[in-house]
Amino acid sequence: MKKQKRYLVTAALPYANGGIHLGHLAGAYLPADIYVRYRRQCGDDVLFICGSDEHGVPITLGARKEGISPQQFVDKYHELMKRSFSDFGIAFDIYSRTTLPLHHQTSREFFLNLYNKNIFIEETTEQYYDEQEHLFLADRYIQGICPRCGYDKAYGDQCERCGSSLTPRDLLQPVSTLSGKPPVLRQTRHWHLPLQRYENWLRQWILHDHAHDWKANVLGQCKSWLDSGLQPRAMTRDLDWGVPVPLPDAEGKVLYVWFDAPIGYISATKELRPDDWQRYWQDQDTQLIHFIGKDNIVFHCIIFPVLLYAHGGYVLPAQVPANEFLNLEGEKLSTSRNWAIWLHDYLADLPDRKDELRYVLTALMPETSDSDFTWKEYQARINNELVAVLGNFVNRVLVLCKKHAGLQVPTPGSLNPLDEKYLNEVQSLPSLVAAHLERFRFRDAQNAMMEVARLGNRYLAETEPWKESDPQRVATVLYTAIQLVACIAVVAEPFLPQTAENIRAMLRWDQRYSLQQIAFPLLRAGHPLAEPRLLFRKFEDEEAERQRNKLFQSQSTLPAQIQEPMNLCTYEDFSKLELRVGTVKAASVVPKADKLLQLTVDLGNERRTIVSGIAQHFSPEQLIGRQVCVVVNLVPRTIRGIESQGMILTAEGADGSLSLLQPAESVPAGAMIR
Ligand code: B3M
Ligand code: ZN
Repeated sequence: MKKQKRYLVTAALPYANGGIHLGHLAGAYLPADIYVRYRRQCGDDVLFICGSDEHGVPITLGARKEGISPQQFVDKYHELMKRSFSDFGIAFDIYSRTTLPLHHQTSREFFLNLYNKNIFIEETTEQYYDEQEHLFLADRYIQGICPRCGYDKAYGDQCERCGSSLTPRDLLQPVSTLSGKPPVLRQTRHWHLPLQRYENWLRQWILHDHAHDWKANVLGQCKSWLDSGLQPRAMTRDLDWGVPVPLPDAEGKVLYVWFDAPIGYISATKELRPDDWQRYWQDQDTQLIHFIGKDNIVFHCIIFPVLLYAHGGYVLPAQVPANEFLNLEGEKLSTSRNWAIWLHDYLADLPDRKDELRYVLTALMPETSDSDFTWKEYQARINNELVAVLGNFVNRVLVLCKKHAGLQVPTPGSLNPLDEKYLNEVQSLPSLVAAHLERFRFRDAQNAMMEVARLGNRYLAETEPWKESDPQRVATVLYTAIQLVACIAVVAEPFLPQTAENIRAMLRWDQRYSLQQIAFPLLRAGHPLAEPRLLFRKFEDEEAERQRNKLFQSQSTLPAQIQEPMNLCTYEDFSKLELRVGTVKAASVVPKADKLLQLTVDLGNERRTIVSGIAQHFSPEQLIGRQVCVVVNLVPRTIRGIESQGMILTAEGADGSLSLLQPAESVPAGAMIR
């Protein structure tokens, strides 16, 4: 018997401050789930670990905004995410959370182990403190002028205009984004991980040992981190939410969220397997695999491995198959603008289309570069592939079997060379699927799975059993074809688990195989069958249109289930908007879009292109020369291929007609609106 292999598969612990959206799924959870299902089919020993990441500054701020405690806040989002995952059928062995005592204890012990080995550098430095909000500011919460390019909204860790990585002290005229006030410098003491001391080890381990088995995008990011020079990183923070630093005189300090979160993988394994968790973490035969999105690469490939290595005794990740990002209808996902499709919304609207979503997201998986989800694409993939290829093949075979053999597998005559040829071709596909999965190529793997159905359709087209007059030949063809249906039930399981079960139910078949074991015949003559049922339904134009409209309309509002009764806008929120008067210099209709006008607006020192949905209320001629009110600091959006760099304000009349807002007297173009 072959030795059972051991795998510990983790998927990034999502922050408990929102829901799960399609970007998360395509980035980490779906590939992890497919991989785990594949491993289980192989008969390997695999644990699939996940949970909520419940610490960190954004959680405390989110709680404050909702007027509840951080614990209440994470309780709410933990439940929401946990339910979404389980409703969708992600097959975690455990979905834990980092506020559990076991996790706190595990993190404390880990920290103390490193502390006692003198790994950390203890250092007192000056850091920005917000005197109004009474807290030290995380880098992201400080904005100021970029010293390199002069951009005035650079963050304390990075300038999003020129891409320079910064520290808060680099910013000119820093401001706290929480209070809007300039922060002050205060002394504070922290424990730093001297990453630079591990550079040689990291180079050897990543760029040499894994040069040929890690994904190019992952290696590329690691190399650029290593080449730009590793710096010590503070592993503690001044905050009252998190795992308290387990040292005397460390009051008010907690472990950095990126210190404790990956340890969450260990704590969750302990919770699941209290008696033998060490086998998974400390036995060198374990393959540790982290599924994550690209923004988490440095933490999983550099910082956490250094922590594990410095601690000693732990396995290191064998693979970190990080994905790039999934965009939505041509634009980056943004949770703050609610430019996202939330899994809990999807499941509420389309509860019986889980495999359809898995299929489309796998087909579009951002494995090597960013990709784009659109409802049109979703519709096309369902109708042209799941319905027309997979569903159609399975249904035709079962209906024909019912007609010719009365709900059982027909008894064949001898197979002819054509039958043999198809069986042979199909026979090679399961191991091709497996080979792709072994290399984390999910798109190719799913495509190879679909090839079984494509070959099946071609086989039927060539043999045309519905025209065949010799009953013996019909029986042989259907016998051959139903072997392919059974093959699909096995090969589809990692990708489309519900569909695989539905096929099995029609085949009345529960024999389990791994992809490597499939050998024909899978079903014997006379094996009983159940009534044929359709596997997939078309996704109609109206449904696609409804989902698209819903997405565009829900932009910038909270997802329905977590909406608060009334959202007060603070003065700071309001003052973030930059409103100015502009003069329309040019206007034209956007081709093939009956609601849109493209405007050129003069703002005094610059001209902006703005796409506005007002074409049904104004003709281009009516607008030229008019003064309008413009939101000028909106994130640009590409609409119908045109980048729109702002928004025109209008007021809506009772009948839905629109009226332009305009200053009562003419003012210079660019005048500020306050
Ligand atoms: N919570 C970031 C994220 O959700 C972080 C992942 C932790 S994995 C240990 O993208
Ligand atoms: Zn800059």
